[in-house]
Amino acid sequence: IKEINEQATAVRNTLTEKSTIQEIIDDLGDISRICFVACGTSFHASITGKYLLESIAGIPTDVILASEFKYSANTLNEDTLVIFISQSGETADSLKALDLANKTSKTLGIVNVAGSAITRRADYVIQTQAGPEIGVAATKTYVSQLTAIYLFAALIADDEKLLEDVYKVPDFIEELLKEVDSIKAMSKKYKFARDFFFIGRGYSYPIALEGALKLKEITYIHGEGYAAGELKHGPLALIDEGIPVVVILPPGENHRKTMSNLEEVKARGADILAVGSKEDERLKLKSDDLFAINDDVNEIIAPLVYIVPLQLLAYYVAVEKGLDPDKPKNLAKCVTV
Ligand code: F1P
Repeated sequence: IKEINEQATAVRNTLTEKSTIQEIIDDLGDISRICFVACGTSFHASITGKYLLESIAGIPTDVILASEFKYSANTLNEDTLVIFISQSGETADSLKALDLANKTSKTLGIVNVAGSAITRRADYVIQTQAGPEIGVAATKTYVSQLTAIYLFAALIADDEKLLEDVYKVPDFIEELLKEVDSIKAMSKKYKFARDFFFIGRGYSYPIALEGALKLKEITYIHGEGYAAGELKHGPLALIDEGIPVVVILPPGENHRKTMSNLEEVKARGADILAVGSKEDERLKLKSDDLFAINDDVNEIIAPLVYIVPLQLLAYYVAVEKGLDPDKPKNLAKCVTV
């Protein structure tokens, strides 16, 4: 919980890396393709990076799991930038992939632990400034990775408006952290659930994936993150009376469609836990439980803010179940084999 509460500071401190990131961009020159490579939570930060770089900077971007990377290594060349996202900088699969990528391409590590293997082996390094993270499940390092990725994308695309919005993120996080009581109440209600679904579109899709992973990691409840538009391609069959569905609904162009997905699952009897804007009157009526966030958090910067209530939900459900959220079973802080 301490690390969840330190996230505004972690973002603020990582924003100080802006000039280093600008120097890296200037040095890189022309890049025709970007590949993100990562594992776990860092993989979810990478998906957000792909959406940003493709939609804002127009650079074709792939996201590859480090453990599956060898199949893609043949397609890399000297105009590809391969970005390794890792909290520890020591994850074995990421290191293997980095050695392969170094043979053909420029490599950049976005890493929290100074002096770690990725920082020593990559051509360029952005150091996230989350401070030491002891909890096994990544929280403040995740928002810090996202901060570095947003700075990189906004600077490469020269997008002043996005930069301005990202600088407001710490205040938005501080504001929402004052309102955790509603999440504590939700955790009491849902601690006996066996399955959860998390749905979101566009930038909210990786939020759904990461929300589900946090729940799995520390509560051992099965959580499935889905792109809301994929529901009709299968998982709708699993939505039944009383199944909790977390709907991520920030204001923006995807709002209308996600709202109709919400209605679809509600019609099947699902319990709707929504995360949306404080000014979304319709959502207040449609959801069973709502965590409301400042209306100025649009869907593009939502990944940096909307993830926080989902981390808190996982945390409080774990506590309600009598589990230790800092030491989940079968999960190491750093996977070195
Ligand atoms: C990747 C990761 C973490 C997760 C756990 C196991 O680590 O999957 O996201 O929380 O600790 O490893 P890293 O490469 O980001 O250090």
